Amino acid sequence: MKRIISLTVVLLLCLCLVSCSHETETEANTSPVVVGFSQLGAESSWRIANTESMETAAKEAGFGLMMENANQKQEKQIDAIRSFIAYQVDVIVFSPIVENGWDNVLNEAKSAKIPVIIMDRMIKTDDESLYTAYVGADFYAEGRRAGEYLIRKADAMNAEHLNIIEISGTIDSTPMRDRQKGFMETISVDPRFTIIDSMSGDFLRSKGEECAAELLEKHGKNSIDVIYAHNDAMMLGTLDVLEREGIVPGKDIILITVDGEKEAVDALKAGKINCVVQCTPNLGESVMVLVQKIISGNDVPKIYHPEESMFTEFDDVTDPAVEGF
Ligand code: GZL
Repeated sequence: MKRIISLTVVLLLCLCLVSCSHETETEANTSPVVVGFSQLGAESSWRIANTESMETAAKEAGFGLMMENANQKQEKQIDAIRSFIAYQVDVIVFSPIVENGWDNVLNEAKSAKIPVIIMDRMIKTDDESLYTAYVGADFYAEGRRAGEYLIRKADAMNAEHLNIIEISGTIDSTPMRDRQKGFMETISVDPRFTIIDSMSGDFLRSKGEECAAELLEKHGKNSIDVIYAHNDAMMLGTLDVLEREGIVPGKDIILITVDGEKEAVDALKAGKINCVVQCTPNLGESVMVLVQKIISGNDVPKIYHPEESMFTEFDDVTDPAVEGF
């Protein structure tokens, strides 16, 4: 009789242990995924839209989002990544303000076995194992599109020669480097074009305005035929200067910009800007799909570029598809 009782007790204990471990396992499977996100700042409408895209996508995916805004400081991004490691988030996502200086902190994430997705801008590294995937634009292609528009415009104007001013983005950032490279390599084979000056406006509207004022003062409005700005914020600052100086934007000076925010596309529709190269800020959904695949143990592509195009004065700007974000 005693033997039956002890056997029953053992069986009950085993059942209890299995159900407890099962609850622990179940709890583990139902605790929300947490994404640590280091955003570089809030310097432009593009950046604000990008942040909104990440917040919306995380919410729709049912993921927790720990977001830190670095206010344009790389050291704050590095601190944020370290805090995500300490918190043991499931995945780290960040938009690196500049390309260099990330290996140490990404090696810490690798040691902690936390996957890293790089979003928007890219890093320079010899060790590609430091990140699982990159989601962001092909900035070189964006630069090429800007150059291809200018060649078409020069043909349409029968222009003999055009002087170009460049207002570039944040020095040593991927969009600045590749938008410059793509544009230069496209127009440099054509003797009609000379880039007479370039200044960095750091992707900021206020600095773009300062650059435009300084370059107009330095070269005189009759020496400038084209202004190529690496983002809409700086181009909108430039518009303010041109109009203050009595220069007719889009006519007296050809204006080429990148991003595609609503205010810039509206200026294109008004004939004040000649070309708006698109750079979508809406990367959140693509990032969260990758997060889900990574935590599920699936392979993911190393590089993902969203589809992008451009709007120019040669388009039917009344087409509803010609719209800014
Ligand atoms: C491009 C992004 C750039 C935008 C700017 O993907 O990194 O940063 O073009 C923003 O508007 O400041």
